[in-house]
Amino acid sequence: MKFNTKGIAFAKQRQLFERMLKPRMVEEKMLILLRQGKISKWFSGIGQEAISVGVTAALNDDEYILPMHRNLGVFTSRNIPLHRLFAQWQGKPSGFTNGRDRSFHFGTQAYKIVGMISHLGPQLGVADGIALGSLLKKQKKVTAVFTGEGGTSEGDFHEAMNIAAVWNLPVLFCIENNGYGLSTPVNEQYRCKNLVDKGLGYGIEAHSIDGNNVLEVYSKVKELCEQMRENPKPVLLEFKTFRMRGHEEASGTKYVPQELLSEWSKKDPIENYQNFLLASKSITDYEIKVLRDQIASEINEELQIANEEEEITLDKNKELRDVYAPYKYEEVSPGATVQNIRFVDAISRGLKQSMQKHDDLVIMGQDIAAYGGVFKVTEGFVQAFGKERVRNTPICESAVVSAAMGLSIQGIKAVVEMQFADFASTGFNPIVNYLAKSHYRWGQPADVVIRMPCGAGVQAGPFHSQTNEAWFTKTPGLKVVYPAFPKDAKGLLATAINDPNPVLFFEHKGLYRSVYQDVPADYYTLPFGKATLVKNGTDVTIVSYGAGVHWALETLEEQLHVAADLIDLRTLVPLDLETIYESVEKTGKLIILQEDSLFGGIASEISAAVMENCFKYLDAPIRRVASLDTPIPFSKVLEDNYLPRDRFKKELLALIAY
Ligand SMILES: Cc1ncc(C[n+]2csc(CCOP(=O)(O)OP(=O)(O)O)c2C)c(N)n1
Repeated sequence: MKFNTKGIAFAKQRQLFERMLKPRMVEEKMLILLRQGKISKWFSGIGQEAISVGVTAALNDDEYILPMHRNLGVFTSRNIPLHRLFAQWQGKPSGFTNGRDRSFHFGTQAYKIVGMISHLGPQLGVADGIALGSLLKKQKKVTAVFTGEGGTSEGDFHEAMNIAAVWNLPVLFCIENNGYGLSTPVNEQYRCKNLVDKGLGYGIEAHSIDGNNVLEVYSKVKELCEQMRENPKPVLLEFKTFRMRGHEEASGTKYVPQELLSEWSKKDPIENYQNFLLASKSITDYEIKVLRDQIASEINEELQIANEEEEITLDKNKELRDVYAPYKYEEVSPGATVQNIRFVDAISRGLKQSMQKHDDLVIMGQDIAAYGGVFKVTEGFVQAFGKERVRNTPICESAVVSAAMGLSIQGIKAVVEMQFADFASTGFNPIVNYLAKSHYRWGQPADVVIRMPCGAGVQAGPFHSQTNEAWFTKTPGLKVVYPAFPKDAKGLLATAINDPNPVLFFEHKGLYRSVYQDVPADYYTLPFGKATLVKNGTDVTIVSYGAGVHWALETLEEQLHVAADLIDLRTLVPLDLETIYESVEKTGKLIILQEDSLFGGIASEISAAVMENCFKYLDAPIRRVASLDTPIPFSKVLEDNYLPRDRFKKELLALIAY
């Protein structure tokens, strides 16, 4: 191994050695604790320290790094006190997640580190968002993100690289190619010769680096970062290295040929560098011994602090409270001037006013810029707010949602338009795993609104008609809004954008151009978790939302002589159960109308809650009316049969007659 010290000060050469030694010694200690049964799981980065340490040293301390499970050297190089890392691994209070997540699954704004979630991939798109945030704030900063070579097979890798390329984002994509992804060798993971070759396909500058040579890592990354800060661009780096231990300690290395282990053990990044420093008289044996003793005592002392720390005490209220970032709703009352406009106009005007109110709010989506979006909600926005804030994205939902998370980490609000709510399926992972769990895990709000044009009745078939709110209502950490009227849509969208939590905002396409209402012209907000009583009656309670509210209204207009309380939920999470309970107490009968297929929908949830809490007031079994449990068919006759629109009247009359 050749070490080239050109341009690297003597002190830096020494520091890089110290910085590699520390994570190595921490790991050696962890392996002992693991054998003693004192920690549960360990992913070893032994043999890969030069990458974490070299990259971190090349970045400035105020630049974000998104490390993975073998990057202890990133955490130690940023000088996180060891006792806090130990506490994190033991699930103790002075860790970073209040005992809610384990190992390296945490972020810390104080150290500008955004740790992984278990799912491989989304961190790459998050890095895009962070880098975009830096650009928008006119900061000359690089963002570095890590992945293993196995993780490069995830779609997120390709999406994130592509976005970074198209948007010229200063992201350093660091692939640690350590030969194996769990037990899978590289020849079963990808077919190209070197992963660095993939850069070409995305139009990204790419370099292969000896990942066991800390000087090479440091000097190359430093040089690149200097260029990237001045001239923003993504760079792909493939660090060649090897995983010297099992995927995690319990899984062993039986499947790794012994020759490979022997070959790579000769390339140990610390031993070789130490020999070089000794040979070049940059360090002495005695100094190494002193250094080792210092680190060993630091580890022992810090471990003692963590060991002595009390366990987490359970605070049941806090557990529930911390799922969401605190938000105090601010009421902005509607002014007197109204305009009779369509549902789609209300959304568009509401979004525009929020863009004016929050001057850093960014909106992203496919074809939303000059084209104005497929439903024309953002028509004219580019002229008003510019391309920086109204961003056409490549066709990649996952990395765009992740990028919105990255903007949030930078304190920037984002609205993502799904072209159709159905396509949220390809952005599902970051929504339910990253955005939804971020605040609970490490206190980082995901200040993102995802607009979801949804719904059937327009003969759009199985993939352009779904109303998929139930995919999200069951995931703690998300809020779900589903207005039925233009006035509500506008006010609730304003609140969704003000609220720092992730909000899925459903907009029924069938209502876009068919429903008109007098809507206040100026900016105003409406509260979440407050249903409205659209009609007042004593015979029965009808609960619905979205298009269902209109179907119920049409049914009631048919001179059925039914006096119903018609409740429009407006938001599904939070859900206003109180209004439903009050009404059921009055009417004694409840029917819930939901456009989505019946099984596992919000109607079932409401039905169960009313049974549990209002049983004594019920004079009849609760009825749920919903679409069939089939995909949504295309032809009119089939779609009409699928939807609950016609069945609703029959069920309502049966309930009244009960
Ligand atoms: C989306 C997803 N699929 C599967 C896994 C399970 N898993 C965790 S680590 C891992 C191997 C990762 O290999 P690589 O990216 O090369 O990183 P390395 O562990 O070698 O550092 C797998 C399959 C996961 N965490 N996330």
